[in-house]
Amino acid sequence: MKMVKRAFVAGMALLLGTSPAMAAWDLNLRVGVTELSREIYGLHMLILWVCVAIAAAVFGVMIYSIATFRKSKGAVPATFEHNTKAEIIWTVIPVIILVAMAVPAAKTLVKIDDTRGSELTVKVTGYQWKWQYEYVDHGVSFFSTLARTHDEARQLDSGVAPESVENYLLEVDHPLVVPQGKKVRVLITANDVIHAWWVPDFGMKKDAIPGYINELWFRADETGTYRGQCAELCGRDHGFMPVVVEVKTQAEFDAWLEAQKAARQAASAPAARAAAVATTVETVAALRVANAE
Ligand SMILES: [Cu+2]
Repeated sequence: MKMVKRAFVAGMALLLGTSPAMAAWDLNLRVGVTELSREIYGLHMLILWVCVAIAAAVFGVMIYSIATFRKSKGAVPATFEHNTKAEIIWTVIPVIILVAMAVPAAKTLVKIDDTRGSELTVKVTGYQWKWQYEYVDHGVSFFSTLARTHDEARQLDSGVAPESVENYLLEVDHPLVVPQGKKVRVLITANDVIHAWWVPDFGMKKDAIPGYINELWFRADETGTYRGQCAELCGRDHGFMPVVVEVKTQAEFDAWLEAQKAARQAASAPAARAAAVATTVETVAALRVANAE
């Protein structure tokens, strides 16, 4: 009996993830750092416990019935074939439970789809095998690819051991940067095949489909680095196009955005000058031709 009790306690600890080892395994859904992710986690736990209660009740009655009314104890089977009262009860109770679960779930779903009042819009485009981020109102865009050391570590005989690389395969060269506490609307599409943009800590995942724009939103409450992955099998290097989002304070974000704009301007200045020179040369040549005629 003692052993059964001990096994039960161990089982419950396992289920609830209370032991440090289990907690480190990150078995449960993450609470995350956004209002939506917390709501989704709350729903997940609520439905889990509803399911646990239903399972306990159903299996309890079943095990009790099997044990108590067994043939060896002299149980005699009932002879009735139909019972309207029982049919009504076992139809109405599940309907009530389903409706009770659907109400909070529908509320959260509506909230997830409500992208109104966003303060920053970022367009995300999936490519085989990288992401492009465009800050549509600021003229800033860049590609985000797997960090070089991680790319080397994944190759055989590269001399870089995967265990030596922190956040293996979850690091990029240019992360998406967003401000803390602001509603960020993300427009998601793809340029070749279907990908999916997923950041567990934001509780958000949406398919990136060529020729189609999906959207999601998040408002990160805490600064930090949040990591995710492409969540749609998209080809050979599907496992090598991580998502990294850096949440900075508004001031840090503004400074970062200004630096990006300045870098873009500096990069495009020689090209713009060259284009202007080319246009002038063409115009002069055209005038010469006209004069000669
Ligand atoms: Cu992908």
